[in-house]
Amino acid sequence: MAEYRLLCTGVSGNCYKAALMLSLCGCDWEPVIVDYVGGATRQESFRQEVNELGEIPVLEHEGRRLSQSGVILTYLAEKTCRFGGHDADEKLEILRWILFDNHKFTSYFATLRFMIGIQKTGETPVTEFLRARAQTAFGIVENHVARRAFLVGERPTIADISLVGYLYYTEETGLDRAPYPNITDWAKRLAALPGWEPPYQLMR
Ligand SMILES: N[C@@H](CCC(=O)N[C@@H](CS)C(=O)NCC(=O)O)C(=O)O
Repeated sequence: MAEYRLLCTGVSGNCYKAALMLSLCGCDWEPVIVDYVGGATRQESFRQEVNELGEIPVLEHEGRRLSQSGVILTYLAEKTCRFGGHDADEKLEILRWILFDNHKFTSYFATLRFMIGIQKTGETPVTEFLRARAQTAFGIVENHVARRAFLVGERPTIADISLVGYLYYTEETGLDRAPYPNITDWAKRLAALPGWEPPYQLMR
């Protein structure tokens, strides 16, 4: 059995954040695919036995079971001494971006993409609301990476790995990315790192 087991699904960028980190760090890990689209995370048994939050990713390591991609990324950065903050200020700055990601960058964009690209709902007032919120968050990141190669400091960190989680999917997302060329260039810089692989390659 691999050292790290990641309960995940290929379609989830939140899971991809953890999978990408494991791959970039060269960890001994294996994906354990959960039927998220089929409703496995909503089963009472999943909540009781795996994660009371009813979510993946879940990382199993040395008897621990961790959820929330930000927690998993922080844990892996500490375990591997890779992609973490070098001092207290950097660690806080990384945490700031991960919280922003979970609240505003990933959340609206991922939900929009889920409705448009996976559920195929078509346009609704909800998708319009989500798109407007996603555009605001993308605009903030676009400005930030116009001035620097990575989100925090001069090197890639788990902040980048968190925010980039949904940007390599090729299905329809409902958001025109053309107005965000700096985000595209930043995502390419991360994709050039040794160990980078696209989501469905890492989680299958
Ligand atoms: N903030 C969480 C979000 C996790 C999350 O939303 N996971 C989705 C898959 S992308 C999930 O498992 N949803 C379960 C459900 O809606 O039933 C993280 O970053 O890990």
